[in-house]
Amino acid sequence: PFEYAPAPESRSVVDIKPSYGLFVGGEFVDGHGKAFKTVNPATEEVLAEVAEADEHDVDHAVKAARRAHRTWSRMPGAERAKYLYRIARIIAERSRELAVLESIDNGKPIKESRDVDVPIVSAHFFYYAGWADKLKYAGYGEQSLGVAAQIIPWNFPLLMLAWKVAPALACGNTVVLKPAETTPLTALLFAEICQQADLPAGVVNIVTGAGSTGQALVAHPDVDKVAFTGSTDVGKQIARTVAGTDKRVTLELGGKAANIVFDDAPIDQAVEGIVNGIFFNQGHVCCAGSRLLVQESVADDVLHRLKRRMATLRVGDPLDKNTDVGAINSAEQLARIRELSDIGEAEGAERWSAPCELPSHGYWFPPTLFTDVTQAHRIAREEIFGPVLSVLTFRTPAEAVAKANNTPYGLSAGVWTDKGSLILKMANALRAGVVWANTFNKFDPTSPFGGYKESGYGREGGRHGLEAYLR
Ligand code: TXE
Repeated sequence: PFEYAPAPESRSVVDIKPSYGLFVGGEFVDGHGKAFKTVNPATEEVLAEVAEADEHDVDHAVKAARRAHRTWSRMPGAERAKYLYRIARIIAERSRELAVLESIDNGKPIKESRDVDVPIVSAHFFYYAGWADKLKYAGYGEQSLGVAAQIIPWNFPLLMLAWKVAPALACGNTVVLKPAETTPLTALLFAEICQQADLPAGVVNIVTGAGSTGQALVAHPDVDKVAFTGSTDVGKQIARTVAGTDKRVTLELGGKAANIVFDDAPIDQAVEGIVNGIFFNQGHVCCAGSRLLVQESVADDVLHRLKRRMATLRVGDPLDKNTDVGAINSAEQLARIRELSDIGEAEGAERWSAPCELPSHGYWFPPTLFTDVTQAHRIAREEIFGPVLSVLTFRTPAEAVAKANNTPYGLSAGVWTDKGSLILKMANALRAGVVWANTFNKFDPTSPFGGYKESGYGREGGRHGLEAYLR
């Protein structure tokens, strides 16, 4: 094989401080609670100590957001747009720094944070900046909801922040955002960017911490809107907490997407789509194509080519520009992936992992697939959230639809076929918020995203994403 190893992206472009406070009312402040450590998952090195916001801190942040809402919500949309454009431009200017920090704190390959995450983050701010002065013209009410509590996961720390913060601000809301406890650093760098953009104090507040911080934020009586992305269990807990209040809620939860390959599909293109569907971001993707449904007549051919392709994936240093699969985000997530994979084997499925050498430190899992999987197996039903693909077969389109929909989730699906009519039939029959045709994991600020069933409710992105933040 051709060996090419350019220097890894330099860590020196980021300035990681030994400790971080909370971002409240436009300033970094100390928290009242304890601190927690954030770790580089590729090396297990402690990166920084970060304040854990307690109820008092959350209360201060909500109060700061409430105060800021009075002026921010009354500002003409064209004025708010100027701030959003400024933020978008600074993100683009500081994209290298953001991408490197994201890869260090999260473990994702630099080519993904550099070429996918950060460009879409900046595009989101540009897109919603464009809406800020057109809400009335487009027939929307102009009344914002108030203070939005936004709780995000660790798999796309900056992108989830952008999906939530950009539309909220465009519509005149102010926010208190809680990043995930394993990936707080880029949200704190975003706080610096808000300062650099001269965003009025209190429009964006960032409270770091674990589930208890999130719980305090959701329960705060002066919060008007809760936007959550994370596990289905926590999503249900949040829905119970806000029940009986007038808080608006949107939930974007787990998934178990079917990636469906018909016998007339361009096979090599489909294999690339399967690989992208499940190994992009180590499979830490709510819409990951974690169930491959392949038509029986081409199953052997697809699997043969898929294994050959998987064997070429480079697993390792997230800062190496050639890395395809980075580190698993945390020891807990690695344990979860290992446990479900072991259960897959114990239940009778056949496991195959791409041959690759894994680094001795850090959290790693090789690209893996399971064959001989039945619909009853836990690996066919539960979200693994790792680089693990469960392969099932089907004979007819009707059987593919039945198997694809046989899940409590409904976030996304993929269809690979040469027939346009079949794509349309499948798109209508699949109970999923997104159906990709002859592609997978494509995101754009203009397209709404969100789930059916236990994948949650509400839409983010596009003009639909505005509706969640307006009265
Ligand atoms: O999620 P949590 P975890 C799935 C995936 C993964 C599993 C567990 O299957 O293996 O969930 O991951 C905050 N009130 N997804 O434990 O706990 C938490 O601090 C308010 C899919 O990391 O849901 C973090 O900021 N907030 C998912 C955020 O919720 C609470 C992405 C998500 O963490 C809280 C992540 C509480 N009671 C995991 N408890 C996707 N849809 O993309 C925790 N949090």
